[in-house]
Amino acid sequence: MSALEPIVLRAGASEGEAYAHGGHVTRYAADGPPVLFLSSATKFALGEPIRGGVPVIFPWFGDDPERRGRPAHGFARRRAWRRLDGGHDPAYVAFELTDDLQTLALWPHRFGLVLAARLGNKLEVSLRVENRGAATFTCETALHTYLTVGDIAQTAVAGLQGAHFQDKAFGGDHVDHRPTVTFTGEVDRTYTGTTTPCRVLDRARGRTLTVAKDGSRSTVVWNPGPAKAARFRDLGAGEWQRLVCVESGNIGPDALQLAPGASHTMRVWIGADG
Ligand code: TA6
Repeated sequence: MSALEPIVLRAGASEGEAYAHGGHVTRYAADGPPVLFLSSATKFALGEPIRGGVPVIFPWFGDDPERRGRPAHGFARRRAWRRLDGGHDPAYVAFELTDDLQTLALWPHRFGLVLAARLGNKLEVSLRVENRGAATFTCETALHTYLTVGDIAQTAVAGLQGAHFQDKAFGGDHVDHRPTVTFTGEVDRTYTGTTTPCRVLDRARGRTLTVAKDGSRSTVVWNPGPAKAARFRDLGAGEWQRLVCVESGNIGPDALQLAPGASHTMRVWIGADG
């Protein structure tokens, strides 16, 4: 089976889709409009990330920390993963990625990743990272979840009040004193030291999306706004107005440090209420 062949998931009225490419869950709907956003212009090509769904970010978040020209957000989302489950459960899929000569050239550590997704009344996605080498390593991980909203201008994200964040759009480190994050242009905030669930208030559609998590101390809230969106060739025209990313990870001061043989699992539960 090609890594670029879709794997359909079903559980009652819920539907989903995933690809071995990137270990990537691309679609999820729970008896209503899609919960996950997927760009109409996304690439589906080995070596290229899929724009939307739940990209797997590993072993670094954002630009190459060593500025060596390595891919932004690491290499995991660009590689073909191996399907682990036997396809016997229509509600469940699991993929594995392990080190090889290409990854070792980019990042000199032996590792094992397992991405698992289970459909139910919510979408559960887990990411397990294992250190398979002989030395301790530090890595950043994230499930870069893209959510669909009716209109970003009528959307607010709740759950981060009082948390510290680094503002990548406008600079500086801040404490968020507001009850919600709202969007009047580009928003790119990395919150750290936070384990709380987030609620996305989609007022245009009259529904609330939820992102709960375990094993994650960082949350990123992102919408590119019109100017930055225009630079993304794999994002359909105007689609920036119908997406918000609420990403769960372990970034910066929350990065994972794993001794040889140690592993860490992060889980997120994504759902729609109403
Ligand atoms: O999660 C926010 C972010 O780091 C933004 O700064 C923006 O770069 C976004 O991810 C998308 O990154 P990508 O590499 O998928 O285009």
